[in-house]
Amino acid sequence: MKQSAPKTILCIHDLSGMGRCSLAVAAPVLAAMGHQPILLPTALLSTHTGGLGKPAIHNLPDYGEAALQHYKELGIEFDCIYSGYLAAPQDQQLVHKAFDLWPNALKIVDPVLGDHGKFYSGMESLLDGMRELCRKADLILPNQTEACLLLQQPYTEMDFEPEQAQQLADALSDTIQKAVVTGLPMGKHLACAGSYGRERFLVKRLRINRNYPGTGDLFASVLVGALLRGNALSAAVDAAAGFVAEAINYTDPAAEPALGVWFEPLLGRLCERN
Ligand code: PXL
Repeated sequence: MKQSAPKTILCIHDLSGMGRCSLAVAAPVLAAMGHQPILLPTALLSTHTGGLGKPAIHNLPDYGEAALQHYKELGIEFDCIYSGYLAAPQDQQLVHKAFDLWPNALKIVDPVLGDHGKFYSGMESLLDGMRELCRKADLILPNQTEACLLLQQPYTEMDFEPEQAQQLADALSDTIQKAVVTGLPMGKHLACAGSYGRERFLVKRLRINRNYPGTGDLFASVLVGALLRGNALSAAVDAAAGFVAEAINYTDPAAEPALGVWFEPLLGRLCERN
C-alpha cells in the first residue's frame, strides 16, 4: 500500500463522550493513520442513542457556522470533508455550507440514518435532507438499511447473491451518488459492494455474529484515512472491513455491546499499514 503526505480532514459529526462512535472514533483513527482531523462537533452527547439510556444532549446551533467562518479566515484548505451522524436539518445545512466553501475538498458522506431495517432514534425526518446531501457528495457509505431508505426501496432481511449486492450499489451510483454499501449478508460472509465510476467491486469478510454500535463509524473512518493515503477505493474498503473485523474479534464477547468495540489497542496497526 502507498504512503502519502498527511491530509487535512474536516470531520462533521456529533461528539458522543462515551460509546465509541462518531468523532470519538474518527479522531483517533484518522490521527493514527497520519492525518490531521479537524473536529467540528454538531452536538455534544453524553453517549450515543443506541442502548445506554437517555443521553444528556447539548446542541450547538450557532457554533458550526462560526467555526467554518474562522477556518475560512485562516485560509485553511481541507483535503476532505467527511460527515457522519447529523441529528438536525441545520446540521445537514452546515455540511452543505462546508461543501460550498471548500469546493475542491473530497466530499464523503456517511448517511447515518439507521440499521437492521430501522431508523436510529429521531432520524425519520432527516431522510430527504440526507438524500439531498448525498447528491452533493463524491462518495457515500450507507449500510443496507440506509441504502434502501435512500432508494425508497423496502428493506428485507436476505442473503445477497454477489450480483444483487452489486446492483444495490449500482442503483445508488446511478441515481444518487458513488457508493460503497456495507454489511450485506452473503452466506458465511458480510460483503461491501462498491460502485464508483467504472469501478465495481465486492469485498467480503467472514461474518461475525456480534453487533456493536459505532462499527459503521469505525469502518468509514478507516476507509477515509486509507483513501486519503492514496489507496484505491477497493483497497480502502478492504482495509476498513479488515480493521472492523479485527476490532470485533479483539473485543471480549462478555463486554457490554453498547460500549462498542475495543479498537484502541489496535490503533498501532493503522499507523503501520494501509
Ligand atoms: O454510530 C452512529 C451514531 C453516532 N452518533 C450518535 C448515535 C449513533 C447511532 O446510534 O446515536 C449520537
